[in-house]
Amino acid sequence: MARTWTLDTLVEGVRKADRRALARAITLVESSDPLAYDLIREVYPETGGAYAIGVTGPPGVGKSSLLSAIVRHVREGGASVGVISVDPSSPFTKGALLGDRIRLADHFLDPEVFIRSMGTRGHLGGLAETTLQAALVLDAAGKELVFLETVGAGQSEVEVITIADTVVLVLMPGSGDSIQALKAGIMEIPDVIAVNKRDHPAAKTMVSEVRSILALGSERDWRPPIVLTEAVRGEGIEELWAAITDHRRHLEETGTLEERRARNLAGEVFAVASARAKTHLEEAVAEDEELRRLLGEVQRRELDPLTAVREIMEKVFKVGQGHGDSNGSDTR
Ligand SMILES: Nc1nc2c(ncn2[C@@H]2O[C@H](COP(=O)(O)OP(=O)(O)OP(=O)(O)O)[C@@H](O)[C@H]2O)c(=O)[nH]1
Ligand SMILES: [Mg+2]
Repeated sequence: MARTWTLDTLVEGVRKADRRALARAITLVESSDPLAYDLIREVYPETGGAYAIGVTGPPGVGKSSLLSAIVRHVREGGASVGVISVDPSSPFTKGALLGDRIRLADHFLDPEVFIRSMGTRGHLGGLAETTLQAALVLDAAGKELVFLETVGAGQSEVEVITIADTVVLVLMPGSGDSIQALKAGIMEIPDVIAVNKRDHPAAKTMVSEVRSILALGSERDWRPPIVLTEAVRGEGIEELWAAITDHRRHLEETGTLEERRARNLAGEVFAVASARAKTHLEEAVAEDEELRRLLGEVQRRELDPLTAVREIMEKVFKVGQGHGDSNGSDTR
């Protein structure tokens, strides 16, 4: 039977980690429903108790399989768990999406594990915003561990993963792309590296390649450990979990956990505000004939770009005269 949620019943349900309330709350978050906004505002002061672990990496390396094995492992220790799996909703990965569900399905009957898949498209406020809000819902529900799975491909996935306290990069042998991505700077992101599919003959080579790239990296107080795993058989999971726990302890002992969270939250606020500003700008220009005319003038080289920017900023955001007022008045 369909149930109508009010703010009160939703807040109460989320606090009790009621599955239907959690499912509803995340659906509301995904559709940018005002009720979701009220819910988060209400429960936000209670959040911060969950430890967030991001699992990222190229498609098909075994992120979901690893996650499933990790969840099994931490459940033995009794921790309550939330999982948000961000699936690319491209038609090419329909199989993977289904695969995720199956791989994580082992845990569907466990009341202490809440798993939710989200598509990457159709989030009004952007993927990073939706994921952050969904993670906050699970945090408010008292989940001790919140896992986020994303395919480490584009900028938006990188934004998603930056809300995690510990980021695990999953790679597999024989994938040159991953090595390129590592070199290209995604390197700054991982705290722990799992080389999965260690049953593959090239696994050892992959580890030494990764190690040599890490050696090039800047001197940091935490060097990402590299763990060999075989997710489907549960091999190396204890070691992987130990590496994640070590990183957590490192953050806590050096006081950098609070620092990292503060930085992440500030970054998140900026990212969301920028995304909104961009949407607002695009809408304003689309709806305003005069603003569209300015763009036309720039395209015909009748008006220079920065003058157009200035007029747009003044009209859309009521800001101007700031950085751009040096024209002519600078007499030096
Ligand atoms: N041989 C071998 N296969 C594995 C291992 N781990 C995962 N696989 C297989 O690799 C395929 C992809 O696994 P997933 O866990 O769905 O990978 P994923 O990274 O979550 O994939 P996407 O979410 O689609 O990016 C599946 O067929 C798994 O059975 C492993 O350790 N060894
Ligand atoms: Mg997956």
